[in-house]
Amino acid sequence: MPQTQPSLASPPSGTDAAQAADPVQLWPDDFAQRYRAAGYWRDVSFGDWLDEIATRFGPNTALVAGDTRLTYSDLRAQAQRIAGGFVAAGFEAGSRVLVQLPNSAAFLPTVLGLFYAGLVPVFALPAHRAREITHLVNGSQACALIQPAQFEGFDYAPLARAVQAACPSLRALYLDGETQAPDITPLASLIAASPCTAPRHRAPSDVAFLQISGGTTGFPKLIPRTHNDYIYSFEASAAICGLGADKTYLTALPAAHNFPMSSPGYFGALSVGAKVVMSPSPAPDTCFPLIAAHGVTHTGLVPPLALLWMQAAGKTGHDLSSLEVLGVGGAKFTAESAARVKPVLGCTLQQVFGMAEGLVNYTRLDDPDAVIIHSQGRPISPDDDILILAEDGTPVPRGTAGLLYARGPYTIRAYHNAPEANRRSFTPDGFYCTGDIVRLRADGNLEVQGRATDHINRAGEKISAEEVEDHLLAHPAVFDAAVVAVPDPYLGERSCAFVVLHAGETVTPPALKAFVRGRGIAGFKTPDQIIFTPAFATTAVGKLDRKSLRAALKSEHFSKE
Ligand code: OOB
Repeated sequence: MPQTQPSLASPPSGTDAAQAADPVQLWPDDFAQRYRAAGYWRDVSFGDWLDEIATRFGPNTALVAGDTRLTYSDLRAQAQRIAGGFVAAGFEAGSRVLVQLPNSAAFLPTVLGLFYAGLVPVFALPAHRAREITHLVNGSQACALIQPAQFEGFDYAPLARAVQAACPSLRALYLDGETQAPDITPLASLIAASPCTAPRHRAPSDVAFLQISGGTTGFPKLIPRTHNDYIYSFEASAAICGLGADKTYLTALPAAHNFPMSSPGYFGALSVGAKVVMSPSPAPDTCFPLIAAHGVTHTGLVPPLALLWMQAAGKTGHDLSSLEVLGVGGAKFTAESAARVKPVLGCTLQQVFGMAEGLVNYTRLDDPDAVIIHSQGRPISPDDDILILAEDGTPVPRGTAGLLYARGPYTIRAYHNAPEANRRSFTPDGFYCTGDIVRLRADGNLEVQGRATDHINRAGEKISAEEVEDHLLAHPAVFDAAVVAVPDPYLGERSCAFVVLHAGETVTPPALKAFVRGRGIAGFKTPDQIIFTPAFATTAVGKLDRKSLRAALKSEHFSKE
């Protein structure tokens, strides 16, 4: 049997790992053979990869985070000790472990330790709360939860306990940092007396980790990424982004997100022997001193942060002259803003149009300014298949906008355990329907024009309208709700909830926002604005067509914005 069957198809035996998921085959054999023959898939697992980089770059600095500074050899040694701790704790290879760590000194050694122990991280953002974490743990059947003791004023111990009570698969909780929670194991206790000295075997075609999708319907879906496909995506990205052993990458965005992870991200940086600096916050007053102190050459930001950095750059006393490449992506960067990057920050802008499901497009560093400013670039791989289709499913003429479909050596062909979403999001011949409306320019670069699906892209954070509507509907005074994206000069988009109350009921917008926040969801999902309205128009058959309702509400209220 060729190694094209990921572990989801055949979960390893053992109590934790044997939680069967949908049998899916990520890549058919003929594609897998092609990707190997082309050299994209090197048949190396993350554990092997850690051995490779530690051997090649041993004494170089790999990681700077606060007071912590680790060489490549140190990083592997730490990961091996943590892996030894996981093995000693009895976790079987293939078991899922939810990681909700911020950009701390613990993040990389822990994640690499999990890989080394043959475990499968499930990545959550620090902003996620009980509902999202419960959903992710249950969806992945994770057996352990790793969180910070505190981050940004939030105490994670009560969250950990609430999740454990709702998730039968969870059998261990770990907190990183000082805690008054005697019932929860300190992450540091995993530093085992006997480290793993060789990676616990995982096939390179197995699922390496699960990441969350932006999601347009209800809760986020889990994205299975294999060792082969992911390592290819960040190694190829490192070359496209001009990384090398003499460069320094700043992780400014949350490390669990695909963009700072692999586009080119800290993994891309480590793959070529560069130095990775972790910033606990993307704010200029945290990042600028780090850029000056460590000679940062590369980083990645979402558009609102790029704007903030440009605003702050004029007033800073910190030397930013080491910056060579600023990647901007996650949401549309306007041409006006893009044109200011080089004059204001003195570095090359690289537009990045990517998705956690796979496909990533970059403008190239030597592209003419007109391409860098006005387009979102072209795919990483010569074998990225791109289709741009009209609503009727036929290809649009070149240069015309249409819906983008993608297939290739690092684009998934199915979500984890989500047959219905898979039917909606993937074609029978393996294309992922991105939901993005794009145009292919004559020069081969893509321009993102908008999107066909209902989510709010708030500063790069994707919010499902449906998910927020469900939380609003849980309030006893609310009869109906529709959430729409509204253009915002700073965030790109903000969320606005139109709410119909039950007859005779009253509730104020702040009280309704507090109610939604109190439902245990990430703060960025709370509607930015709430507008009460007497009723929603229904369609001819008397049914509420949410999609057209959202469009109508939006054009009625915000057409001039
Ligand atoms: C990145 O990943 P996700 O999974 O959070 O979001 C993907 C979606 C895309 O489908 C598109 O709607 C939007 O985010 N997007 C952009 C964009 N980059 C992403 N829309 C317009 N212009 C861009 N440059 O956001 C992500 C993953 C890897 C690298 C960069 C971003």
